[in-house]
Amino acid sequence: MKITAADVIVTSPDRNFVTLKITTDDGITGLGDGTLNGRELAVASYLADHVAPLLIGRDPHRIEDTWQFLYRSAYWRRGPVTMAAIAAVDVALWDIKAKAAGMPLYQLLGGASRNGIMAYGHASGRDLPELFDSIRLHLELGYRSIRVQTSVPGVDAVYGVAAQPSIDGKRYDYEPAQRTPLPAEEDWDTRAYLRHLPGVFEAVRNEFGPELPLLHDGHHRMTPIQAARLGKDLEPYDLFWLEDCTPAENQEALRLVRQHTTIPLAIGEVFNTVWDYQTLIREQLIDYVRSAVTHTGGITAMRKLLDYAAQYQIKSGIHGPTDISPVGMAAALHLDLAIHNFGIQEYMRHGAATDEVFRQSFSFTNGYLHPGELPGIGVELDEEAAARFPYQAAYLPFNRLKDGTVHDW
Ligand code: GCO
Ligand code: MG
Repeated sequence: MKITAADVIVTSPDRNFVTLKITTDDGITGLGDGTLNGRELAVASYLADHVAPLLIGRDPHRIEDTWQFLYRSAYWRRGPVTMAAIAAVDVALWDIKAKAAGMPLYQLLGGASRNGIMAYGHASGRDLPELFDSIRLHLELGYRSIRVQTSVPGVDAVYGVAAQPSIDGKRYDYEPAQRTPLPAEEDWDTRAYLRHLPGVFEAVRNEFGPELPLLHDGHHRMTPIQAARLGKDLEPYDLFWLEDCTPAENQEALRLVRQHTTIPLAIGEVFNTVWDYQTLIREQLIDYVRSAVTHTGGITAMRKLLDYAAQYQIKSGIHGPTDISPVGMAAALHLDLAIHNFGIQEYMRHGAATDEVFRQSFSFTNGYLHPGELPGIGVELDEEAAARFPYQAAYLPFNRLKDGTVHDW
């Protein structure tokens, strides 16, 4: 078998997505997701201008060889653009291999290790009544684990809180990218946040009881000592995890947090290789690996990363917001089903237009996702529908403190 074409499709049904479609001489095609929120065209160019020409004529079955070739022959290693591009190729090749084998991808990864994949959804509210409504709505939608984000008194706009009713006319989806010519400015006050959040979790526990798994995303905004304090303050409310408590480029920072709190820690949605986790995993400074298949070199690299984590009883918590396309989500689900050290999967539902462009075989029933039984990853791209939604510039917001200093968002 030989690769005859590698086409990059950029489409913006509800938001921008970058998809790679690899075609082979016997007619099998494979899809990979290379979406990098707010920097989509950089990956599209990396793929179309620098990777696609190298793929023509190669044997699509040689996945490990192609991965190593793309990683090493570029000379310039790592980084979100490079690793998203490699991920797109890698997932498309796994899709082709599994279609050629006539099996869903999870079978090639060792078969199912569980019946279904526990997913968590995003509840948010500007105040407690709104937050409680949002949690109830998620429970009605079938979610059995819930991430809780709220506004902070005195802060106008906060990451993770839905600003307006979503596509279904109800308040449950948070979409960070905004179709604006410039990044929107939000504000931040860490002391106000640290004072406010424990009371919110106390109220949620009182209302919904002790069993419901609750998660929270700190979105890189705290210093290590602030994160340590928040972890301690949240311990009575038994969180499933506290995510991205510090900007974890400095892996040693997590040692300090760990010394002060037993709250489970999840990190890594902005990471893109195993090297970003080396200290974190070896010293057992985290409990969950948050990387996306889409941003971390695909199935090949994620499998190695999660197998490494498994040696230390660290589990998966694969990144799955709406800026991971249905292709990237499906790839994650096959991996989730196959690995032993699965923890939880993030799942935000895509909008109707996205579902029209990407036909999916995965299901969400009673809080559990399943990738389905179609050969490959189980997603098909409707290229005519995709063409009806051209790229639209969109940016993530950013934060400033009250005095105007730029802060982590
Ligand atoms: C999450 C993330 C997202 C990111 C988004 C940026 O936990 O799902 O923090 O909400 O902000 O992926 O593009
Ligand atoms: Mg996050």
